[in-house]
Amino acid sequence: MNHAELTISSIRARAVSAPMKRPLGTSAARMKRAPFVLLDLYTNEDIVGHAHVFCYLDLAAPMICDVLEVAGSLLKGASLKPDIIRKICDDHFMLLGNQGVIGMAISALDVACWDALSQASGLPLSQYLGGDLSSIPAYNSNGLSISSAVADVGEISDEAGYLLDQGFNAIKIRLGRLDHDEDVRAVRAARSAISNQSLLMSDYNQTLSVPDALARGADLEKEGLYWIEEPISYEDLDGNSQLTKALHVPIQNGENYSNLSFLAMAMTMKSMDYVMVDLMRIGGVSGWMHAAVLAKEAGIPMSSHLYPEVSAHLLAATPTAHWLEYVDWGEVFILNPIRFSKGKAEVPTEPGTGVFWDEDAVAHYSLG
Ligand code: SMN
Ligand code: MG
Repeated sequence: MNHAELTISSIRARAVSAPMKRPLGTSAARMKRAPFVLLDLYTNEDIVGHAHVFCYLDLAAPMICDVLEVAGSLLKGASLKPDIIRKICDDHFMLLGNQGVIGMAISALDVACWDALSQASGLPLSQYLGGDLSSIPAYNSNGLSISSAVADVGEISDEAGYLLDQGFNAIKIRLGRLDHDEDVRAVRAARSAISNQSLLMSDYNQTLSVPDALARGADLEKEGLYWIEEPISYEDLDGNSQLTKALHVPIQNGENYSNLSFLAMAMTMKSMDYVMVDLMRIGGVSGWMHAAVLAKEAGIPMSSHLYPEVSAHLLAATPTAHWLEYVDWGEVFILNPIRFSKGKAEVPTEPGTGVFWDEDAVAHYSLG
């Protein structure tokens, strides 16, 4: 691909944290705030690339900012090209390793780089990557948390209806209570509140053992779940292969894959029916596009994890594009949040990713 000639002048990384409209309770943790790092990548040509990184814990945000500051000083004066950024960062962080917060920082630089390059070309990122879809099926992932060990059936039904009423035909429920029967009650409550045409995804966040997942998964088969996400540790490829083979309900995995060889291995071992890729774990836009080729070769439908604003562009250029996960956590700081119509995300049409910061909100929610 022939990129515009741009030169990196500096970077700015800021940590913010704002309350979530609906706190997220998973089998692993309950989150009330969404910490993000916001990256600006400046060029001598006055084009500024942007990227936002969801940090899971407040403590990770200053760490990622520190990594970005170091990378920024190394990148000053370098040509703005994804391969060049990757090489400079990989060389510098080689001995420490390039996963975890280091990998998230490198991914953010890659996203900001592609944003700047597509802005310079005058094309939305989706088209710059050769994508031709204008909308992507989306599910509303902003709720149906685990809020207590006992499922509150009324609350779950109301919430399921509310989430669909925001303009969606699909929603996701978090599972993994100690008592499986409480999970079943929760699933039935959600299912009963939505039409037969609506889809209900589910997510265990890796909490089960293989035998437990086999038993719970088999029991849930009659409850009309569209997929079961991360039932067991994502690292247990053997276990995930067993589950994928044994259960009729599709297994969704991938949000924790942070390198392409692991993703390729998981696909070779048939450790999932569906794959979902996290932009900031898989290596930014560059990593995503490699993952999309692997998914195409394996014939596996590929969905996104978080970052709907950027992922919509990438799914538009993904041959086996499946579902976009919609979370609203970044909208506090993003000027033009992504729009939805009839259950689909509209792929933004302005040049680049279309992600720009609301500076008043950034100042207000600064993590200091
Ligand atoms: C999730 C996302 C972000 C934080 C915690 C849990 C979840 C998902 O696994 O897929 O939405
Ligand atoms: Mg998940």
